[in-house]
Amino acid sequence: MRLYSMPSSGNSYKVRLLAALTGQSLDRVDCEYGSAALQQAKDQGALPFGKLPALRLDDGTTLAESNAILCYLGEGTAYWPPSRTLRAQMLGWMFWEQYNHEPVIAVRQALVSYPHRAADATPDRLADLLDRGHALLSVMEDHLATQDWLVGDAASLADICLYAYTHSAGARGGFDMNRFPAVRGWLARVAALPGHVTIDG
Ligand SMILES: N[C@@H](CCC(=O)N[C@@H](CS)C(=O)NCC(=O)O)C(=O)O
Repeated sequence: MRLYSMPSSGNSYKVRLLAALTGQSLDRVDCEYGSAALQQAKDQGALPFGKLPALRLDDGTTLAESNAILCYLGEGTAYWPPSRTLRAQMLGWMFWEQYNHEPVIAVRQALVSYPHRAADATPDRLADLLDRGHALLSVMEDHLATQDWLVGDAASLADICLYAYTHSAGARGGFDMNRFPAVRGWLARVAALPGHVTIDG
């Protein structure tokens, strides 16, 4: 399988992380923002929605959307919950990540760390994203105060998915992680999973 991946992006990192945790090897094509490789991948039609990550399967099918790719790679592994109810809860967190968490937590990180986004990083926007991000992290904090993992009693795709942008929310996004001890404990548990790799790994 060939993964078209943006090295600095959490959406691509979550796929690389799951592949590492589950021992699945991927032929990786790195397409950083603004690179010739990204333009080439777009020109070749390798990215179904024009975005990264995309996973090309051995039969030529290409999958788009990070969380859909997680489901493809994760089904049948230890990260795929054993019951229908747990799987629905896992998907609930993964939809929440894309609709609520990523547009705030990831966007603030992008605004403060990518030079090409600097013009959009106005003080008002950064302040608004900070407040909204802290509210979203509080949702995770309340949930993780009573359980080790987002769903059931084991790590699932939901944890891999939400780890991707939460682990860098403090250092890269400027969110105050001291306010979220249960989230920090959960981040440490994900980082301790056998086979874990960092975003640079
Ligand atoms: N919802 C999509 C988001 C994909 C996305 O926005 N990818 C960005 C990087 S995080 C990208 O491809 N940017 C390059 C571009 O737009 O040219 C997913 O989860 O896969």
